Amino acid sequence: MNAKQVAGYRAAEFVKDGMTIGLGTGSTAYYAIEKIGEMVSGGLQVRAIATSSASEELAKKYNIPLISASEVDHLDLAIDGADEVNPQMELIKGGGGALLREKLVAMHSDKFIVIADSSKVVASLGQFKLPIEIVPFTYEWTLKLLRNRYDVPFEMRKNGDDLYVTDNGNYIVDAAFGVIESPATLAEELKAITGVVEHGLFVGITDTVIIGFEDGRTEIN
Ligand code: ABF
Repeated sequence: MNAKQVAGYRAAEFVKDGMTIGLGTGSTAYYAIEKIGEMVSGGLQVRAIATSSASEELAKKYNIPLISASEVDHLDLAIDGADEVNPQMELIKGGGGALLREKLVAMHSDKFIVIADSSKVVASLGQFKLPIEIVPFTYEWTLKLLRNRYDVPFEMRKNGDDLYVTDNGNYIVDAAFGVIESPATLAEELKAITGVVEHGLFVGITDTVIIGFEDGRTEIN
């Protein structure tokens, strides 16, 4: 078993009959969805909200019943991957481009479980480029505001020759902070910049982190 599969399958064990759950995005969340799909074909009753079109397609493939957010006022549990996780259970997410929906789903879940292999565990966040979702209208000006405020490299995410467009119709700027001394401070500052819709810093949201290893072990915090 690969480490992502170990983590994903272990997280699926937290899903109980009758729950409304959030399905994450990415190659680790894939395994959680796969396992939940198996559990559903074995009789488990759940309802789910997906954080991306890709995860929605996967849920459909596994016959996991999907609902819209207007049908519930909160989720019991959400399971999602991460690009980096530090010892304080703070995260960088959004490498896959789904950070806004991922954050909305995580924020409205009673329990948010992060799944990852050990390569995602870091002492400080920031080596992975921080994704920042910005509105397309006057995006060059938003980029200029960011560049004026932080002396680090910013790069508009591309999809071939075009700018990458999120599931919400926005653009993403990837910021190479290197080391983020205070994720909470940076998170607040970025949110205050006009044109920034959301960013990939998840601070104070995670309840449990499950790290998977290739020998089948997990570490749960
Ligand atoms: C999503 O998928 C993210 O927010 C993160 O960018 C990515 C992790 O991907 P993987 O599990 O494929 O490494 O959860």
